[in-house]
Amino acid sequence: MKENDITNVSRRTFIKGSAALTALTALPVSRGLIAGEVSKVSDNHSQAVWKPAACWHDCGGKCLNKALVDGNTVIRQKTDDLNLDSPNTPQQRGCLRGRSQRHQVFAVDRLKYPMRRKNWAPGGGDKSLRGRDQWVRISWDEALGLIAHETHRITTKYGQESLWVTGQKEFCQPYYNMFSAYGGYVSDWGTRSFGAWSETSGLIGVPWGIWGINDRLDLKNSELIVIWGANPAWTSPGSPTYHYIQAKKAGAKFICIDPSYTDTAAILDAEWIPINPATDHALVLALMYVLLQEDNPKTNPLIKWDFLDRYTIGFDAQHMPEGADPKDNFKDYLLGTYTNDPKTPEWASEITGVSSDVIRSLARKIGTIDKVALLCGWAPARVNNGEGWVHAFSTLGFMTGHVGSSGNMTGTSVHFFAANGGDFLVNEGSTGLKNIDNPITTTINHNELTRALTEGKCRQPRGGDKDVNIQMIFHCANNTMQGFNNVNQAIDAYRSNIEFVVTPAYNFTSNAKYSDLVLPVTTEWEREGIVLHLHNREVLLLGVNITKPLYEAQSDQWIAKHLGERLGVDVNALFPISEKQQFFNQIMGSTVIDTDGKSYVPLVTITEEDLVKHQIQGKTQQGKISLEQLLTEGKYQVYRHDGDNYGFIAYKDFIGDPHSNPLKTESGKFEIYCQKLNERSKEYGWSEIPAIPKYIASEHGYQSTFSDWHNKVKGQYPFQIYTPHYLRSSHSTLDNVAQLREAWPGHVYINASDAKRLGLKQGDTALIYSKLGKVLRPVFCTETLKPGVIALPHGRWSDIDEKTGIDGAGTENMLFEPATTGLGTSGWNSGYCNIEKWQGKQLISDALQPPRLPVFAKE
Ligand SMILES: Nc1nc2c(c(=O)[nH]1)N[C@H]1C(S)=C(S)[C@@H](COP(=O)(O)OP(=O)(O)OC[C@H]3O[C@@H](n4cnc5c(=O)[nH]c(N)nc54)[C@H](O)[C@@H]3O)O[C@H]1N2
Ligand SMILES: Nc1nc2c(c(=O)[nH]1)N[C@H]1C(S)=C(S)[C@@H](COP(=O)(O)OP(=O)(O)OC[C@H]3O[C@@H](n4cnc5c(=O)[nH]c(N)nc54)[C@H](O)[C@@H]3O)O[C@H]1N2
Ligand code: SF4
Ligand SMILES: [Mo]
Repeated sequence: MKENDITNVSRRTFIKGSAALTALTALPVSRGLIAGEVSKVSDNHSQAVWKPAACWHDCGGKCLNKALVDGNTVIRQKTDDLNLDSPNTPQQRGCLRGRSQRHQVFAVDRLKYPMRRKNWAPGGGDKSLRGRDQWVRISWDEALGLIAHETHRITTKYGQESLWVTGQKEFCQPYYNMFSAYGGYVSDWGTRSFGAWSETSGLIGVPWGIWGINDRLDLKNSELIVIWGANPAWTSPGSPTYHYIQAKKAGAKFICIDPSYTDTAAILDAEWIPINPATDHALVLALMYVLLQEDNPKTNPLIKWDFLDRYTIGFDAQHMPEGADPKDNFKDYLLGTYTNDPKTPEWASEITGVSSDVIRSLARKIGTIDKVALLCGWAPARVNNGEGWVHAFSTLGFMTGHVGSSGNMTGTSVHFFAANGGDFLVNEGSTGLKNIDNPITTTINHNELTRALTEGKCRQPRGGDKDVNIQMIFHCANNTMQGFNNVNQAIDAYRSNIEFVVTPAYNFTSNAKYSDLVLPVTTEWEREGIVLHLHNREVLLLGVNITKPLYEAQSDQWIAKHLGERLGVDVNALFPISEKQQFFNQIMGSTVIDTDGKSYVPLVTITEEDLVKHQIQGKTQQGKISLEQLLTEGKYQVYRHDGDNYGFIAYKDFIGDPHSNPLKTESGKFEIYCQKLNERSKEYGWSEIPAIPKYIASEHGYQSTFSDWHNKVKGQYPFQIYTPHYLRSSHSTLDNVAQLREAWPGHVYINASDAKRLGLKQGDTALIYSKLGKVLRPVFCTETLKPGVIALPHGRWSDIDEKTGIDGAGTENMLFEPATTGLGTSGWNSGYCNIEKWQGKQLISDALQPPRLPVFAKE
């Protein structure tokens, strides 16, 4: 789109034409494109050039995006066609969201200039109008002056701990550094992505970040691949599903354990084991019970006793750590030796909804097949009381020895490293900026955000409850107002308690909407360039500047610097080099694995001419690729083939010699009995986690849908609800893009039998409600979701009717009741609700909704 057209386009014209294409390209695994094909398409823009254009979201993948740029106009986009597509060197294909990126950058709803809420005044003004007030355009000078003044006034009056800077992203770093230098800020923390894997894993011996899986070429050696609560076809676009297809071609069989029959299961022709959300812990305990029951080392060896003996502690009474009661061992817990409560398939069947026959058959397959990959997503661990699941799932791997050898692996396979574990073969360099430590350690757990604002209390890691008095919130690159909180509770808190809320944003996100002062920021396309973080291990990607900043938008670093200046911070010490130099520092410092598979060498060749041409500081160096090539192509990819030096087998050194290469646990081994896990939970003080993975029903989970569990009488909220990540958005990012809305209408998924019983037909508007909120969504009736379960995808922009309190956008966090259990785990997939046909006005398609724009007060 031409810059000047930006404000003159109606929503309808905006989406016309590209929607059909988007729908067709929704599935990420069609691999028909050959190298160079897209570049050959002729066009009228003879001056136009293809440039690598960042796709920088926390979206589950990292792909090469290109924009055809003529001046400041982007004519179209394409994805990776640099090399021929092959399993050894797959193209880094973008998904529909990446290819719609230009509709976010050049959107009608881009924020154009700084603005202040009309009825805000120092102290908060009329706080009750947050989220429904009008706006007043102000200058950058006024905006920065106001923020500096209020930061100073509020922190002087209430103390430095009255400032909360939200978010955990690298995009927030400039603000973190600036506010740290100013005296610090209260931060927040949580387990938003990994759920209970966040902390449980390290304590039991599964290293954070690799989580136990081998590299993609080794997957072809697995005979059975169990994908447990993961759907890479939706959540890890790019190549992971393609890697699984290679394993399938090599002969692997697939099983998917999931409340829904996913696109991943369909593509891989997997056996589907439908399960109630947040009950996986029970299933895995029963699998291990069957293995114990049926194992006979001579005639039917199902358990790898030698593995347990050599590499683990706590499995049986003979392998307990010193000081622990031998009766507390895991084997006797499973068998119910001292409790008379064995974890039988029949016991698990009642909880999980998986029949005992299926449980037995699955256990036998996992126990008898030689090479098995047990791969899970994070979703089954993003549940209240999820720690036991992580511990038990890992124990299944230890017990069957599917760990640490070719074709055998047990761990998480999700996000950018799905289906491809191992150290990075290519790494970006540092920007050259130093990070400043935050002098304030007070931090709010995500489950306690609204508690902190309303009760003024939040529990500190290992420190008990602490009083806090938050009076100023500075939102960074996140959408806390709908992504972390229960939305209604958060709005109530914002409308009663806080003096000043600031958000830098591209568009009028929920964080911006409920703020007092909003600053327009540039997208990555308007900045100097970015070397992309969180790419897959074989690929380095970058994006260059695509257009000059739109309207009055400024970068986060510019904002932090100019705000810092007004706060008296030494900003030249914080940001001593330009953003351009930072980008080139990242490139010049990038390294790639050498052919020996051990050492790293510079990636990019830098010549004197390069330094002069780009007017940057640096040293000349010899690398694998020229600077110009990387800047124009945007990608460096390591060529892989079977038997190369870049393979990865998780825990190889430990398995080879556990004494010389102990794990980082108390015992140096995998801990099936983990004293530290128990101690850590007591330090947090939310709920106690046993040292062995004993079953604890998930709070707000399946059992909560019954008013009388024993007689199986359903309660007021009879459905379980969980929140899959889907292809319309990356969390709430890109959810405003009409093309994506048209391709993915934003349904709530319900089983066809439940829908029929409730009189709901395909596309009907349904009311979904819990104790805490109500939302509307069009229904999608399907046989591919377990009865009794509702799947409400994560990330739509909340749109609450001020009169009824109902959210027509169907934001999932309207419904979730924060519960803090164990190690502060986020319970996004343990929820319960009800659903019924909506008798009011039917929803119109999200794609036809007008864009959300701030309403300006008349002069
Ligand atoms: N398209 C898209 N992709 C994304 C993201 C996005 O917003 N959109 N976000 C990215 C980020 S930051 C993250 S953290 C990852 C999250 O990645 P995941 O945690 O893997 O993603 P989910 O979609 O929540 O869940 C994956 C699968 O688990 C199933 N599931 C849900 N609850 C349970 C359960 O209790 N038990 C079992 N067995 N299965 C369950 C769901 O049906 C779904 O098929 O996704 C990344 N990828
Ligand atoms: N119920 C439920 N809740 C969930 C989940 C779930 O599965 N269910 N998933 C959880 C997970 S896994 C995650 S990771 C979180 C994600 O939650 P968030 O981190 O809040 O993710 P987004 O909603 O994408 O919000 C990112 C915001 O940052 C903005 N942004 C992006 N880049 C920049 C930048 O450079 N500068 C500035 N200033 N802004 C920028 C985007 O426009 C967007 O508004 O949500 C969690 N919440
Ligand atoms: S997976 Fe992520 S990086 Fe890749 S195109 Fe989609 S949104 Fe962009
Ligand atoms: Mo995440």
